[in-house]
Amino acid sequence: MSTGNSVHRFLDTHLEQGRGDAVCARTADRTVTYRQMHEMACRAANAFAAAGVGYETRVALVLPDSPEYLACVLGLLRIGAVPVPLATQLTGQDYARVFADCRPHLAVAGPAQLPTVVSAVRPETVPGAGPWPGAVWTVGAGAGASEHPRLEELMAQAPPHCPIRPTSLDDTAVIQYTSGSTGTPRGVVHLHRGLLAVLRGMPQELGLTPDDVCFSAAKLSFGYGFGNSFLFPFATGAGVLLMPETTDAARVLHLVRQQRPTVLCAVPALYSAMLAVAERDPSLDLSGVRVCVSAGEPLPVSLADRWRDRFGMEIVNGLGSTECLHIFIVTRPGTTPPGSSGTLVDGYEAVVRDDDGRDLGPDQIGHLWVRGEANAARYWNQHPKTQATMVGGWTRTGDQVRRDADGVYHFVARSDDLLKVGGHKVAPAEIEECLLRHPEVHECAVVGLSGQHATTELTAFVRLRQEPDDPAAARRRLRAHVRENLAAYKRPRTIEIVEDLPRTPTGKIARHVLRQERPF
Ligand code: 3SK
Repeated sequence: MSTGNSVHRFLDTHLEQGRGDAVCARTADRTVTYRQMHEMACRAANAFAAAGVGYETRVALVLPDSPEYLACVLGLLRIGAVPVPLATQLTGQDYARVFADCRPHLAVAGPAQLPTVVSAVRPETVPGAGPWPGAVWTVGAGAGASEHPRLEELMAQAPPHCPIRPTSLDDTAVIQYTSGSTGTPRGVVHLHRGLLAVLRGMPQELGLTPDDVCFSAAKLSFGYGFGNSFLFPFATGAGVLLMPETTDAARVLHLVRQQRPTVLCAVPALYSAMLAVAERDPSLDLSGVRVCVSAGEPLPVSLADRWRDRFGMEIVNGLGSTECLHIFIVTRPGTTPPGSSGTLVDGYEAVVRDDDGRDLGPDQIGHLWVRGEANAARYWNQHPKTQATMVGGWTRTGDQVRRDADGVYHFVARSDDLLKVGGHKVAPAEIEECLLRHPEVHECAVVGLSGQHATTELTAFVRLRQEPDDPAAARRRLRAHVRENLAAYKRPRTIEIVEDLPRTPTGKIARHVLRQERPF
C-alpha cells in the first residue's frame, strides 16, 4: 500500500511542486486552477465518504463533461472508491441494466439526465429496476432536482481537505462500460496500475507539456475521452478544455477559436462534420492547435487528406479500445504510410493470430491481440467473457488487421459484427431486437454503410409482415418506435423496407450483401 501510486496523487504533486495556480480545467465561462481542483476533489471526497462511499464502492457518473465531473472522479479515487462513468444519452432501460450489473451505491446525474436516471431506479417505470443506486445526486437545477441532493451544496458543506486513502496498484480504479456484440453492456475493470501504465504511451507520443491545453470532443464517459481529458493532462500538469454540451461541430470549432486549445481529439465523424462547416467558412482557422488526434473508428484516407489540405495538419490516427484503456497503435505523420493504422504505442505489444490462436507472419490478415500493463484486469461480473477475451496477459481486441514487413499495422475490419458509429460501439443485434418488437416487422438486419464523407451510418433493412399500402408511413412508424426505445446513437439513419433479405447457403442473413451500398 502506498499513497503515491495512482493518478489522483498527481493533483497533490502539482501543488507540492508549486503549480497550484496553473490552469487545470476550463469551460467557455470558467477557469479552475490545480489548487481549486484539489479543493473541489477533497470536498467531493468528503461528501461521498459522508454518504457511506468507501473502499471499492462504485458510484455511477452520468454527467456532462465539467470541472465537477473531474472533481467527482478525483474525489472517488482519493477515498479508494470506484467511479463508473456512463454515457449521458442512454435510455432508462440501459441505465437500469448497468445499475443492476455494477450495483452503484450512488449515482450523480446531470440536470438533463436526472429524469432518465431516476426512471431507471423505479420499478414502476422500468420493470425490475432497483434497488441500486440507493440515492441519486444531481448538479445544477433541472426538472425534479429539488428532491435530490445537489453535489455543489454537498461539496460546499464538506471540509476542503481530505487525506488520500492508501490503495494498492491492484485495486480497481475505474469501471468503464462498453457494449458487447449482443448489445449487453459490459463493465471493463481497470486497475490503478493500468491508469499509471497508460501514461507511458500517448502523452509522450503527443509530446504533451504543461503548456498544452487538451480538448477532447469525445466525452469523459468514453475511454478515449477519459484519457484525453483526464489521465493525460493531469499526469502532465497541462490544462483541459471541457465542453458540457452535446458534441456538435460548430460548437467545437467555436470553442477551438475562442479558447485556443493546443491538442484536439475527436472521432472521424466529427472531423468530417467540422470540415463541412469549414468548407462554408474560408476564414475559419485552427492556428492554435498543434496536433489533431482521431480514434474510435477507422479514419478514411480521403477525410485525412481533406483535413490536411484545409488546415495544413496531418491527423494522428489511433487504434484503441476500452479494454486496452486507450490507443495502442498510432500513426506517425510523415513516417507511417497514409491509410495505415501505424505502429505500436510504448507500453503495448501486439501479435496477429489466426482463428486457432497461432501467430501469423507479415501481411497475413488475422485477429489482433494486444498485451500491456494498461490492459483491463477483467470484465465486471462476466467471468466466461473475461476468460475468452483476456488470455495470459493478452487481450483479443476484436479487430482484424495485417502487419506489414516494416511492422506497420493496417486495420481491416472488426472481427465480429460490432459496428463503430461516431466512436460508439453499436451492436446490430440490439437494434434488430428492438425493431422486431414492432408488430409490423417480420425480420430485419442492421448493417453499417459508408455515409457522407465515408463515415459509418446505420441502415436497417426491414421486411414487414404485410406489404404496406404506404411505405413512407410505415417507415415513419418504425422511426417513432426506435426513437422511443433506443439511445440516439443506436437509431438507424436509414430504414429500407425490402421484400426479402439475402441469405447465405446455410440460411444466415448475408450481411456482406447488405453492406454493398443499396443492393435493392
Ligand atoms: O477506439 C476506441 O474504442 C477507444 C476506446 C477507449 C480508449 C481509446 C480508444 C481509442
